[in-house]
Amino acid sequence: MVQKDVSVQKNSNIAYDVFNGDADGICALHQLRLAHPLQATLVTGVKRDIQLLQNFQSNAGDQITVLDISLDSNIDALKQHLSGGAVVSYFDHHTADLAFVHPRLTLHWDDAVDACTSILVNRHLQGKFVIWANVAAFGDNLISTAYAMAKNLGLSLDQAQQLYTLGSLLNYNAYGEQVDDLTISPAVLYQDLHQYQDPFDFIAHASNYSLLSDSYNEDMAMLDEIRPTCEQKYAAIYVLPSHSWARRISGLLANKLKDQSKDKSFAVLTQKPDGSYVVSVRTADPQNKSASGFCAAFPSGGGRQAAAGINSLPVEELAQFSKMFFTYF
Ligand SMILES: [Mn+2]
Repeated sequence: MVQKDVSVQKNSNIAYDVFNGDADGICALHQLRLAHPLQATLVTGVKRDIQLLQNFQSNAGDQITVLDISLDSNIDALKQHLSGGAVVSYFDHHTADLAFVHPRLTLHWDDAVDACTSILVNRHLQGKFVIWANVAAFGDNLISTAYAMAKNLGLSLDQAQQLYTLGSLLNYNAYGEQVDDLTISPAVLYQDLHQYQDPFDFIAHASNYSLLSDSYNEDMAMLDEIRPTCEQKYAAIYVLPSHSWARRISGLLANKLKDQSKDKSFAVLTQKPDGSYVVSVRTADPQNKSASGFCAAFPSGGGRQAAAGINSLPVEELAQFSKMFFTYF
């Protein structure tokens, strides 16, 4: 009787695979599950959604695998899972200043500039599915590292570039405010990708690959069409429409503007599903007119000198925001 209860208890244990929805998170889990197949509940989200461990509750004996989300951002939930008796295996390359030792926590961590989570998983698996770490390295923008990996694998330049495109498309798919903004939800994309041991097969045969590629090209065409809403000599404001594509490209737009005009500061406002704006600010003069200095005037503002943002700007404050922005910059 007791025996039976124990086995029932055992069978009821759940496995959770918790991963960032970008290229690195997906390719990390893909490698791990090719090596160690396991039916697990998938917990993931858009790229910026990194506090994933708080999204579910676990029980004693549950097995949680965590990939590519910072330990520091998940510290409270991590401790809660561990104290509840879950067993946690954690792979990551983001900040882990709050890391601690625990008998049920295995931490694979390295924040070297040429490391990403998929590379850490590859190390753990001793190179078994290294080509997927290569895809992730391209996706995580470790370009020279990725080309060196491709060379080591004996890939041609054309093959390396195909992996580069795949990594970029997987990564781009994770940009948005919510999963509904994405072309393919990361959990679905992972499940599809997981059918393929060879990335070149995925590129050649998966309809989701064409879907990612078409969607990316459409978004880039939209990006080229965007014009400032208000513009002065040294500053410009871009208010994007409330569309999923706008929420996907806003980060790219900010980077593009920064590269294009070195002497102009700007703000990109993207309307969130709740109606308020998320604001990205880049300054042309970080020393004297810091972006963080400007954003600090708003309750949900913060960031660094060169690049800062406001998490939630109510629509009715837009006029006031514009006035302050052009005065400051
Ligand atoms: Mn990563």
